[in-house]
Amino acid sequence: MSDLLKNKNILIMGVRNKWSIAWGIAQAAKAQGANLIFTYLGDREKESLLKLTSDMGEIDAYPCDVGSEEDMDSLFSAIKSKYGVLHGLVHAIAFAKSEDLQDTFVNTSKDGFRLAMDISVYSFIDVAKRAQELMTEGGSILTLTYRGSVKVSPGYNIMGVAKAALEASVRYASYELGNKNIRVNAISAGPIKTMSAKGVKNFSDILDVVEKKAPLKRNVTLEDLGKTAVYLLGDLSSGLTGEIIYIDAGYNIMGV
Ligand code: 1JT
Repeated sequence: MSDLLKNKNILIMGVRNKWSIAWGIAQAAKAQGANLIFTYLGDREKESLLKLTSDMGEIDAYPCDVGSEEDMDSLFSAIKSKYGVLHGLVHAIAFAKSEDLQDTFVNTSKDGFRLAMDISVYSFIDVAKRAQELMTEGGSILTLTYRGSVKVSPGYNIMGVAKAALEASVRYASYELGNKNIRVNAISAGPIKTMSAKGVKNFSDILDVVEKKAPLKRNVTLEDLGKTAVYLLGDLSSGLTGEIIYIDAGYNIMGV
């Protein structure tokens, strides 16, 4: 263990189970001495989170459905009264209806569009607004995206559109929060087997292609993402904001 995030209060949203990218980030941040605050979505996730963190000593967890104004209000007022100051925020939340990730893109329903944008994009804007009020010593806000935002990944569909909006939101938020020394960045992760990816047919084919074509000849791991998150959350990245960093074993640089 080292101390890159010592005495930093970091809110981690989006741990669902041990495969979650948010969990990979949490472990790496903890190993650098961070004080972690978690949110969970439902009772099943709460149990899973408590199990995962059972050997972490003191951890703090709050229920939060990002679509609920009430949950968000009580989460941030709890953090304010318990910690006073927030230094980091990890937003690792996205959602789309499974039919919208299977059907053709042009068949995306208005409902499905709204839901995906609401949970995957607006939630980021909303938490950034709330977190910055507590980031009185400066801070770092981090979200997760995927290359389907800028290139067509057949089937990624509405999530690609949502991630494009999320990446633009990172740039606008970083512009506005810069004068408070709050930096805002995103990690664009290579494909990784999480619960979200489970519903994607032929996901293992995608993993095979990356392993074959990526410069590093492998897929990325939660450890790869965790290490980059430590860099982004901490002072090592003090001059970096508004950026989308690809952690994908180099896959995105390749042409045919
Ligand atoms: C969501 C899902 C967001 C899956 C996601 C995601 N970001 C990356 N993935 C994995 C993925 C999914 C597809 C894909 C490539 C990678 C599912 C639930 C909603 C949020 O297609 C090529 C479809």
